Amino acid sequence: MPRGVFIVFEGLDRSGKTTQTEKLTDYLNSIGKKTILQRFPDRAEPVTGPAINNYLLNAKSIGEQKEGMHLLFAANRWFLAEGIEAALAAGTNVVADRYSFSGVSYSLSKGVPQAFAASPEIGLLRPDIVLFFDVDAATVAQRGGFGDEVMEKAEFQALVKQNMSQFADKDFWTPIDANKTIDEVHENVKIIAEKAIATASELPLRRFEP
Ligand code: NYM
Repeated sequence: MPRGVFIVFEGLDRSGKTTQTEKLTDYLNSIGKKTILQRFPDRAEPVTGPAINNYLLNAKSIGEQKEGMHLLFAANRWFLAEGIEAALAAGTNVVADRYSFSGVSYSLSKGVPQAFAASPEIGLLRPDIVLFFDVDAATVAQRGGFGDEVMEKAEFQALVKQNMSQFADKDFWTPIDANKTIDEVHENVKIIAEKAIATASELPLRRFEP
């Protein structure tokens, strides 16, 4: 049996990832390709979820407890890692709404050093493909709901975008124009995801290295 394929969506807040991860997951299941959706942070994860949710909704400043919060976001991924690996091994595709690339980029934007930001990700599964939702900070700042959570500030999002660009030369990094309509973006996502599923399931899964 071929393994499942691990597809990650990344990008700024309000860039459309959540809508599109849901649409892709529904589509893949509708054509008989078993797929589960995993959001990060997973606020329902019992150990780290409540603390992360409390930070996002109630922190007085973005940088509050930045090192500790960084480790909590990473721990949230580690607590979900076994489940993701088991699903992939059983032939189920995993679509993730954010992953390590948000972990590194958001914390770097708060001033956490690069080595500290990257090291808790070492050993986690590397996705087969990352769909990077490319949109400007000024655009997301105008979208509905922006500003509800502590990190939703236009200047901070611009820094996150800059820090995320460090991944642009990775072979798995695939930009998607997120300025288009929901249906247009979904069509692009479908094409890229189906191609990844056709090719990646034959390749071994890899992990993040130091
Ligand atoms: N975020 C997300 C981080 O700061 N570090 C991480 O490791 C992850 C996965 O959480 N502003 C930030 C990005 C978002 C916030 O995410 C909540 P979402 O997708 O809005 O639930």
